[in-house]
Amino acid sequence: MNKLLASLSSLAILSMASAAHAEPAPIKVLLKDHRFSPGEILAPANTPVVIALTNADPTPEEFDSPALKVEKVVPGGQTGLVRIRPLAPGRYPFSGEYNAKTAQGVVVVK
Ligand SMILES: [Cu+2]
Repeated sequence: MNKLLASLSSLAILSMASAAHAEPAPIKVLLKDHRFSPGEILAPANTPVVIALTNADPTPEEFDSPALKVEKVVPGGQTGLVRIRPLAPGRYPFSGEYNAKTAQGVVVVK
């Protein structure tokens, strides 16, 4: 194998590896007694993020955030994936729309 071929094939391996990692590992968040834990979620800037929200309450909840431009209903006792687009650094509040008095959180992007 010549030098060019060798570098081309390592490039191919690299791009396959990054494709395999296109879906980021989910950040686990628990909803219990209509409160999110952690209530503050750290996320890297300019990177798609997936939150795996486990709703440990018996009632459905909607993860809702105009700032994050997402809405996702998770039935009681189930886990739902909330996909978040790449974001600039900042604080992005979210709430559980059905129990907004207690179900409050923020995604902190750094
Ligand atoms: Cu909503």
